[in-house]
Amino acid sequence: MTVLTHDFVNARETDSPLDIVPVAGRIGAEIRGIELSGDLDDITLAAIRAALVRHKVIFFRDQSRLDDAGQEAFAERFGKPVAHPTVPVAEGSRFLLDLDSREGYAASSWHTDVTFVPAYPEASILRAINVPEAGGDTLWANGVTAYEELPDGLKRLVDDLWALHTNDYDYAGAFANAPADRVKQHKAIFASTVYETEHPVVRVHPVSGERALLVGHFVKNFVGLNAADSQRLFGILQDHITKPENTVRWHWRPNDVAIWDNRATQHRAIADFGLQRRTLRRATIAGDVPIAIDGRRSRVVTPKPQAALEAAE
Ligand SMILES: O=C(O)CCC(=O)C(=O)O
Ligand SMILES: [Fe+2]
Repeated sequence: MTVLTHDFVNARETDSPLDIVPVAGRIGAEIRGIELSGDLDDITLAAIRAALVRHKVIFFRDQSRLDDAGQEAFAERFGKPVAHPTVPVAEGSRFLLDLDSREGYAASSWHTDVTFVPAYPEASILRAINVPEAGGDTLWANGVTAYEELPDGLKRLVDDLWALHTNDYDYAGAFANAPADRVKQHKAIFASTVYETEHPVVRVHPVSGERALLVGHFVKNFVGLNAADSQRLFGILQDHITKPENTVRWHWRPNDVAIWDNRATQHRAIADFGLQRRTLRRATIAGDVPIAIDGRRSRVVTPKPQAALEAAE
């Protein structure tokens, strides 16, 4: 049996200046007593960043003073915000992504944000505006504990494995609660430019050095495996990553903010809220190109890099 290397993966910290309360056993912590709309000093910001790397997703309740502009200002303080590569920004905002159930859907399959590009985001900052009284929770899974817990044979298999990620994937599977025409419209926008990128299945975290499984619904196939084998292996890995022990579930209240380390986690919405309104807005923070255990870096496949086009001329 493989044993987790941390005794208490998600234990309460004694060395942080913040009031941090773990939520689930292996991932997720609530940080209390912080106003993200206020002027955060450098020490507090560094402590928030450290808590994020450690707990993988952090939650802040009651951020009622944080409007769109405030969320954008916090994102700029936190890192380098980026707009989504294909989806237009939310009305009235500079780089926020609107997630509104009036559009008829929520992202209800497991994914890591924007992994179809090489330098995909390091973090996402999600703010709840309208949420159903019951339902509409979000789940996150810890890709580090998932890797640590893999049996040795599977670890050896994934240590050297790469996957092709694309935004041209199964949208019907990803938006379980959406009417077919909405899914089609969404795909037309989301995949208006098709991207394909090869990432290592095991990413070495640039801050913690931890190894994290990098899979999720943008994976089309594993490099060197055919579609049938890829699909089965995808299922095996996703089952390990998303088993309940590796996850945390958050029940939103309006004005909650969740920030996740997009280099070490997957997430999904739970589409159980029928026709109730659910509105969230996301700021996304730029990340760097993943590095595999052997030091190789993720590479773009589509659109073809300029150098490859010139060489082919
Ligand atoms: O709606 C949710 O709970 C999750 C949305 C999502 O996938 C995202 O904000 O990246
Ligand atoms: Fe997402």
